[in-house]
Amino acid sequence: MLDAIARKIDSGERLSAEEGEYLYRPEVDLHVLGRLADRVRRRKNGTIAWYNVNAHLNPTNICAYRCPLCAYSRDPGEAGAYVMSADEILARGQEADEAGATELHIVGGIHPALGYGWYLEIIGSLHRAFPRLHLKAWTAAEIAWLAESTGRPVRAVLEEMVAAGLGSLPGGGAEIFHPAVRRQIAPRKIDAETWLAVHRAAHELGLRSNATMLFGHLETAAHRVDHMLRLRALQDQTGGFQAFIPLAFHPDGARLGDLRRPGSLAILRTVAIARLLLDNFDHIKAYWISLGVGTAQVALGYGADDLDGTVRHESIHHEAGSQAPEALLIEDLRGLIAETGYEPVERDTLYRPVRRHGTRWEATG
Ligand code: V47
Ligand code: SF4
Repeated sequence: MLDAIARKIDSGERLSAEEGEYLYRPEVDLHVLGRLADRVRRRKNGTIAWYNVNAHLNPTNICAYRCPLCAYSRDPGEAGAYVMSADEILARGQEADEAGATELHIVGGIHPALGYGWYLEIIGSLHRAFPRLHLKAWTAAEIAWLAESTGRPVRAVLEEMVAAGLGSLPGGGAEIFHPAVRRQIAPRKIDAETWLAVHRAAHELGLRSNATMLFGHLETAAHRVDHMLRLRALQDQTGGFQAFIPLAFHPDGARLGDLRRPGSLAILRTVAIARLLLDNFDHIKAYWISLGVGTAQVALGYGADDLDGTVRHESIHHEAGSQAPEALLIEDLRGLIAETGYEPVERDTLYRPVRRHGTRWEATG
């Protein structure tokens, strides 16, 4: 079957769910799979591997959902619960802007009491103060919550956010779409259909977005393939997704039982299969905070073309036991990429190449 799959890949034919599941079988040689994925990766991105200069902002960890997969969230009043003040939020924006970041990635908990105005003002205040920073903000879960709690359509919430300065949507909250898994790892979170509807609405407004998949917990290969194919189907209709981002589950502090985090080989297999199944996605991102720096670097030869960013102030994976450093320097990212033989190219959030002189930058193309 692998030979037939290789022929399909070479002629640009789409793989089926059955073929995707077959590629997860242990007898399929990971490195052969990796070489196939690398061929597709080179077709789409040539010899370039992308990175960006960004920072994270998690304005509150108080969350009404308390998903069993999550080690980051807290109940109101619980030890460690926080809500950032408007000044702290602006200070984070200023720090990112002064460091030459092109993007601020903003996600947090579903706060039961703060309300729509608070979420909208975070975008508005940051955009007014730092208009060059691209605000990649709010997962579909947050957008759907804001729509539901205010009785507004999702589209109206997105339009108001865009008017305030929203630049694109990150890919979080997708987890595993299949309800048999979703009800165990994130029972209160929006279902697959709602997640996809929010991204569809965003794409219809001309916003770009990403898509994640959290793997390495209770799901099977069939669930992963089902997840990717649901994304592929929406991408066929809208073309609005930029990158697919496989996220390796970190069990420390999460309430999902005694699970082990996926090892490097399992991670590389998922990266490669994603590259082969998601023929209509331009980019596969190896998010080093989640995959580990070493595995993310190797993933560039197994189908991934993007390492994500310098990532300052990330909390979600670090709270769940990620041993990855707090941030990487531009030289670290460039060095990691150069060692693989690919050419490091800085991008902005929309994958335009960036010309940089220290902290001054401009997007080209
Ligand atoms: O949706 C939560 C995941 C996601 C854990 O769009 C966990 O460019 C592992 O979506 N172990 C948020 N993962 C992060 C995210 C993201 C990251 C980088 C880039 C982009 C992008 C998006 O983190 C959540 C959830 O799936 N997560 N808890 C955990 N214990
Ligand atoms: Fe809340 Fe997101 Fe954590 Fe779920 S994963 S508890 S929605 S912060």
